[in-house]
Amino acid sequence: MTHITTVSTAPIAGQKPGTSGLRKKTPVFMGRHYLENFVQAIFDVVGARNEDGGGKTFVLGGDGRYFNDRAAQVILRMAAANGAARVIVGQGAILSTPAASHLIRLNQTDGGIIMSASHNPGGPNEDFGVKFNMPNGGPAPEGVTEAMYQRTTEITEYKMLEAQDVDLGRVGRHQLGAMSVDVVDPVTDYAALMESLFDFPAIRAMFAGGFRMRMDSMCAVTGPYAVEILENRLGAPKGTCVNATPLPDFGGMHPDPNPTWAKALMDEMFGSDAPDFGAASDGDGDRNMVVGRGIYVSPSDSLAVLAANAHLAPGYRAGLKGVARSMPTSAAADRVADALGIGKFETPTGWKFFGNLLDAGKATICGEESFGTGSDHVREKDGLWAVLLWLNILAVRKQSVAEILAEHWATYGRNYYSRHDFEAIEVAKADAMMAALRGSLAGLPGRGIEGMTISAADDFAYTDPVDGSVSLKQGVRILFEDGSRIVYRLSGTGTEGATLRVYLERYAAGPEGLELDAQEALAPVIRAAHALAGIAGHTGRTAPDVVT
Ligand code: VG1
Ligand code: CO
Repeated sequence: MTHITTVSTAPIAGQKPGTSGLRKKTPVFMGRHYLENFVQAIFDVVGARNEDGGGKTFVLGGDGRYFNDRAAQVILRMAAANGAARVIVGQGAILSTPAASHLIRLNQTDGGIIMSASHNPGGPNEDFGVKFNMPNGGPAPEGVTEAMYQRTTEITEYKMLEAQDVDLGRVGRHQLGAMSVDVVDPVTDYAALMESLFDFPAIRAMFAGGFRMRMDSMCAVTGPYAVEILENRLGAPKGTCVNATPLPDFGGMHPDPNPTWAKALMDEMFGSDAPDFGAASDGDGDRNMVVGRGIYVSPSDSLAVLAANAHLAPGYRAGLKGVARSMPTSAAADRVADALGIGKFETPTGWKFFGNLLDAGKATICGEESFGTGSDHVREKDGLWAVLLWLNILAVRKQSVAEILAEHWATYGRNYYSRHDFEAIEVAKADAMMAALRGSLAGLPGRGIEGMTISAADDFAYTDPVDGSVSLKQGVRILFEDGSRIVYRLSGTGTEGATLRVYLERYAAGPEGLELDAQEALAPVIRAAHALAGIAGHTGRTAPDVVT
């Protein structure tokens, strides 16, 4: 007989999910009642049983970071104690975020719990995270995460099944009390989905013809997916995938696929004997960075190129319904949407805002400046999906990445773009800066700075076109008459102090001036950004920590 224990607990303050779930330092998550408190709040809000009393089915997996395996056992025992009927778990408690989203949808489950702090480093003293995804496979919307947060502040007990660990290394059905635990291979269903969307024979022929690629999984979760899809199914030479074994501390790497943290890949792509194509993905596999030989593709440009060329892949042959981008993402994708005569949408930062647009069939492709792109095949951004769509486009167009970008800019003009991050600022100072900036907005329109004139300034608010829900204070925008733009917002995913993100954009119509260095092209916008917000005065910082 198994026994369910009800453990008394005081509510734990500060369990407020951010841009994508609850993220804290690992020791905090491992602290007494901490994980349990949040997981019970999840089950209290979404329910582990149906209205008829039957148990629900959930998906569970994570990016393999430190504590992933033990947290999975706790979550399973709590799911059983709360009355769930079945949990589908990736073998070894591993699932990339997009693969988890797919399994939730494929099996028509009631949602899933993903253990990840995404691109944040992992390890005993680094970061851990937990997020809940809805039955549509997408991150819980604000109303749901807010209810979970409320619940964490009032909880007095949680339920736990007294049982030993489930052997998550063995694929097949296991029993945990009255609940079934189905351990599945984490890659198989996802790889089949990719094969249904892309022209695998064309990509295989490209590799067979000598096309060379480097895929850097940064010792995080995409390693096994990349090896199976790129090397085993598409015939890329062995060794195409590097850092392909997920490690609990990501090998000490910071699994954030950008030019700063994926420096080894950048060096290779800009070196002599560079491969044709390079890509990297993040901790949980939902982000991607794409690099051509000697040319970096900014995520905003990547979204625009993918939107303009998606019809070259079998899964998108019928065309796109619309393109959605987060507000800080450049307007490059809008130009493609206009040219295609399809809908375009501008949402707050975070993938959860795309879900309704995808579900309602208003958008097919979505993207964020933070190295996230995806489509309606799942309800998360999907790193390998973006890599495969690029490969499909390269295989069909038979051009280099540089040629494709040059043609794209010649057609649409170029939105020079960069994001500057100022990390680990004292929270009070960052808040004071944002408050002062917000207070100054009304007086800005008409003001000239750095040879540009401000045309509008506001704090982005979003009304969901599907359910009418409103999200306020999503970032300060300053727009200039020449089409340039500055956006300021504070990160919702950090775990140490505040991170200020400054997003910079300037449009060049061409045909001249399309091949400048982005930082050079943006220099006046960068100076204006510092001056208008008083970044140095408020924070003491004169230069960013990370530039993407
Ligand atoms: C960051 C990015 C945002 C992204 C979020 C989750 O949020 O800016 O675009 O959706 O991370 O990405 P913030 O609040 O720190 O700016 V990750 O790969 O969870 O998956
Ligand atoms: Co991620």
